[in-house]
Amino acid sequence: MSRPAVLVARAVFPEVLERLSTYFDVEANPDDTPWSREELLARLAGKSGLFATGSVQVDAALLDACPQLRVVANMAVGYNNLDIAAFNVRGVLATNTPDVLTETTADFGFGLMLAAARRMSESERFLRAGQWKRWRYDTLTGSDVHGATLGILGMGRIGQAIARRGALGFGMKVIYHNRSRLPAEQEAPIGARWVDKATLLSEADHLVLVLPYSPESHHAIGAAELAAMKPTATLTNVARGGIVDDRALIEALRERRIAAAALDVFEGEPAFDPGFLDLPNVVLTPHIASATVATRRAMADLAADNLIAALTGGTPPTPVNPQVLAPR
Ligand code: 8YV
Repeated sequence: MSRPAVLVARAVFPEVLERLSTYFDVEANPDDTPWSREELLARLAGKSGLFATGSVQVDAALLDACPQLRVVANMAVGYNNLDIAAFNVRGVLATNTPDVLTETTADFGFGLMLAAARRMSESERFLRAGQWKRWRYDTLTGSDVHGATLGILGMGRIGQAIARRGALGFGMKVIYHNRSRLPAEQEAPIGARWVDKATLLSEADHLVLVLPYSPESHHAIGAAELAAMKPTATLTNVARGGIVDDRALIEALRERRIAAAALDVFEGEPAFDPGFLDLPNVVLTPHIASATVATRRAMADLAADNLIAALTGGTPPTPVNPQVLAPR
């Protein structure tokens, strides 16, 4: 019996490729230059599975052009790159990599928030530029994180992990806004309080965005929302770029309508608005919140587990749309 063919769209750990090769005929992106859509389409011909990352777009037209495709395993917890409605209609399985990156991403999100509040990147640039000549009472003074109010927009797994760090490690008061409230037994240990979005914006000293990207969350933070925040507040985004209106944020940072921001994600990344580069009060990182060796390996292993299970009659551990598995 011939083995299923799978396409691995971006570079991945050699050990993971080897493991996939024991089950499948694997075609892997040899040099990790992202494939154009045309090239991706051409290479997907005859493939039953696709190992993707968050930067590989799979929409209805692509699924129609590749009718033999049965599963797309996303090496990411977010799956806004996959048109899940189109997957459902065509009975194609999508999988993601939740849980394994939660704590690592929360570490980084919390660290970014600290970096913005305490002006860490700005301080290092100051020192490297030879500007440190003397002590002054107000040199690079930031705002406290301990004891401050932490606002979380999107209280899923990563949001809760950041809230735990704030409440239990830094004595922060936690408020959050989410479509649904957490059960009381999850709110209680961290003293988290659900509030409406307006209250979240006006009360948070440090606002962290951890919600999935969707048409509903597009530009959830724009000029009006930034205007509703405290002028001393910081904004941290470890979710997706499109959630923030970058132009509006640049204006707000320039005019000091909020104190600082920390961004790991950008609309249109890896491109980003060069206006950020002129601002001292923004910390910028290249979408690395999940980037520890152990976590990236766990993500790759989980994506491989999903692909293998889906194409060998097993039960994929983390399906996004398990309903398509039922009739098979
Ligand atoms: C990934 C992420 O590094 O998991 C996610 O949703 O944003 C990151 O952990 C990125 O999406 C590449 O797949």
